[in-house]
Amino acid sequence: TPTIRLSDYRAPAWRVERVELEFELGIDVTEVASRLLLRRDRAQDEPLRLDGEGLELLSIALDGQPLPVDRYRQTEAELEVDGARDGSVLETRVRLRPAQNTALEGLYLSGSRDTGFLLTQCEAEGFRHITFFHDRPDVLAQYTVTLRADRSRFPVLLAGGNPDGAGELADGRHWARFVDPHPKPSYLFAIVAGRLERIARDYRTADGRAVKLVIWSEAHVIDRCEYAMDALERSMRWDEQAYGRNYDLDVFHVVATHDFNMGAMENKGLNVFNAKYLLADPDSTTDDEYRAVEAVVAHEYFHNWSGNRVTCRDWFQLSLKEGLTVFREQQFSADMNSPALKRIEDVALLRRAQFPEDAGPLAHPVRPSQYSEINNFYTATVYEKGSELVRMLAGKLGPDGFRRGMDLYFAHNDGQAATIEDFLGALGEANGIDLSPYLAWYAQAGTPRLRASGRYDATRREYALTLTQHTPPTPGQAEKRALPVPVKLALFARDGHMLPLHVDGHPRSGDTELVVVADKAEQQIVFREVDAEPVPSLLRGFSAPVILEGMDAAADLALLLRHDADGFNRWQAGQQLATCAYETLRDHGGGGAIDAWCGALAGLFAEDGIDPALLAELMTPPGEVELAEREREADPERIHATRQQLQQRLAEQLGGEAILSRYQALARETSAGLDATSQAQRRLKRRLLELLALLDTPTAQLLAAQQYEQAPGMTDRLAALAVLVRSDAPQAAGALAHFRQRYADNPLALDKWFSVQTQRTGEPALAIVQTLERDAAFTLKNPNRVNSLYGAWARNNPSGFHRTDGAGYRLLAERLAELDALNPQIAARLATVLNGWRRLEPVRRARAREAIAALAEREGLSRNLAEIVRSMLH
Ligand code: B3K
Ligand code: ZN
Repeated sequence: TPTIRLSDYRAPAWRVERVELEFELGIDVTEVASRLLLRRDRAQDEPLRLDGEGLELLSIALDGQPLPVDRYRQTEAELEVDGARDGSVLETRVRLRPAQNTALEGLYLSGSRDTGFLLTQCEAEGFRHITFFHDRPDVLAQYTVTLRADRSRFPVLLAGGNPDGAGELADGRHWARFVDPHPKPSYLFAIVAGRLERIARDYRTADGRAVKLVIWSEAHVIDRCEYAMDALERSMRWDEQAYGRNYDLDVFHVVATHDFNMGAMENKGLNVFNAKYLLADPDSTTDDEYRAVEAVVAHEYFHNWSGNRVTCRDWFQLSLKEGLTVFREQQFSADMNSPALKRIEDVALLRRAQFPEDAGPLAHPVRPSQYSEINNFYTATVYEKGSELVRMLAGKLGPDGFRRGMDLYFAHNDGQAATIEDFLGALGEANGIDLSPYLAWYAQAGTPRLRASGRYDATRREYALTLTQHTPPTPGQAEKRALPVPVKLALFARDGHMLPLHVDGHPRSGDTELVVVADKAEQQIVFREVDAEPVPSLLRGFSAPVILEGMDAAADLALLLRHDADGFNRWQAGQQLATCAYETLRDHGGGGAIDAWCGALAGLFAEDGIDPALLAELMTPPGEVELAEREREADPERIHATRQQLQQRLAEQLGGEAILSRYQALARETSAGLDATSQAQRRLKRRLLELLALLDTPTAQLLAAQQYEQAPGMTDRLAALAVLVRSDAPQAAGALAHFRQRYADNPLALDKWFSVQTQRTGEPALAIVQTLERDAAFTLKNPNRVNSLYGAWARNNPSGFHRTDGAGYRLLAERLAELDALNPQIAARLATVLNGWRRLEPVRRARAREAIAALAEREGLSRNLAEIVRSMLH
């Protein structure tokens, strides 16, 4: 399969200026007639070649004349046409088979033949499965789309853009037309057709446009769309206020589907959502999921400017829209909720998902330089690390400077396909700063390691901080250079207050917090007028996506954990301390770091006034995946056991009585509401129940069973069920049976029923997974179901998945092959759970390798899966 390279980019030789599409919709057969107005670049002499895959060509005409067979050639992926000129009109008619499309890319059926609906997914390269086109993001065209279908089977007909008429046809058929005034790339095209219910709201933009907001879903869940509608309105207002961005069509449609390859899709004027990120009600949605709905609704809406109005020149620039939009969503969510908790969650995600990616065989830069299948590059690196890069730039410019830069970026690139250089250029130009040194962050893979060490000189009253940086090699990139790493820092006195910082020549000298940019392999900062040895607090707010090493004296970290006023920094110190405690326990069975961690937390636990949600996070050590990252020969079972022991030590320190009485107080006080206080209380309640289960299992199980029965909503219900399952409680089977019955008709809740059971740790997990895959409700055809079983098991339960006998790897590899035949995108994404195989201990490593190698040798793997498994072996 060909490798696509950034360095090979060439502007298109042909463009499409206008496109008119007419769909004759049917579940089994749909016909698509297309009329393209073509433009040619006079400087290039290339024949007209259009992308098109799996299309049954019914007719073709150029400039009104049907084309004889010797004037065009159709291959597997292309259509080449002779005789086209600048201004030519190409007309084609093709046949599609939506009900047979299990890859969920292009036009497909969601749900059953009788009640389901048709929809499209085009990003990245799905449009070529619908019609012949220049299916690349730098070809922006104006779309007119007409849909025709049987009215009773397809009462609702939607496409992106503004409505432009609708009416009746003979034989119970009807039609609807949509015109999108904004030129767009083909990946933003979308249609939806079927039986759907709606909720609608009127919205007026800050610049005065009346917009109809409409959310569509299956009729019986339409009540569960209200929360998403609220979130949409909040997002629209926020983008007006924070970035001055107004919505630009008369309608904004959002559609929920249960059959979707990812979270959601920002199609112009017609967002499509995985129901998981749209439907919400207290009975079936957890607090975390509510926040995820809000975040994804915002993310897709924000794409209207960062992605749609300004799109990407080519797919290598993907982070231009994704990293930026993740960053905008993170800002929004921080404004809507607790900024500290949002930052904690995002950094935890980065460490759990992106750092391992960056340290393994699939490591790639935020702007990759090559790919074989672009869908494999919708990664934590492009999204999450990409957002961290934008955050560094925003931090460098400050809020006003960043806003100026963004205004200029939108103004310069509106209606165009842009590059990362255009972005950094506009941000820099608006502020008179050269940001090009930051381009290196986009090109270099791997997480930089920043090592810090300090030396206090009492006679000179100076504290010297030395920072060295080093990035380990990644596949294809042996040599690494030093990157500009903004290190936000503070110095604390032993009594816990922040010191004014005096640094020669620093513009903000005298403040208690400074940003120092470390851009050399080694450098030193000297703080003057320091009266006693200080405690440094580094990388505050997680000011750069690096791994901080050194500076881990337990007493210092404990001091920061107790005294830092900033919730995020406090958490960060706590995570570092917990890691030291974990390693002390692992290597020596006990030691000072453990006491320091437990002691500091016991102090906080006894205090009033700390946010319960923050407290819950502080009392959670880094996860097993993160801990495994620090080892060369990871044994997931041992990691799990040691981490459990560490938490047990914490529970002992807090004391069973104290945990119990705090739990009971929370159980009495907590309302069922979605307000921040109640959410925070539920979070702490859950953590306390988990800790109690490590100390006094029968009591915790009794409480969990009670909590399960009395739970006013899903957050408490699922938390209780998880404790019952993970502790193998006698009450677990009854609760699971009850849950199963109660949510038999709710696929999203049923997904939780599958995933919670995969969380039994150790040996029993495999047999549970094997039982679940034989369950009548299990199917490889639904991505959410697949992820709720195999994804939850392999990703979130390392001790249950990574068995010494390799049976976990073999089962997964077997299913990946089956899944690949149905849905290559989902198979490839699931395969990445094996990404870290090289850092397992030797026995598991050998077993994992065998399973991956056997998979790689199978005939007929998709380009998606082949690229992932082959890169993992290299
Ligand atoms: N842009 C889409 C992701 C498309 C993934 C294609 N494999 C969702 C988002 O990031 O908003
Ligand atoms: Zn996105």
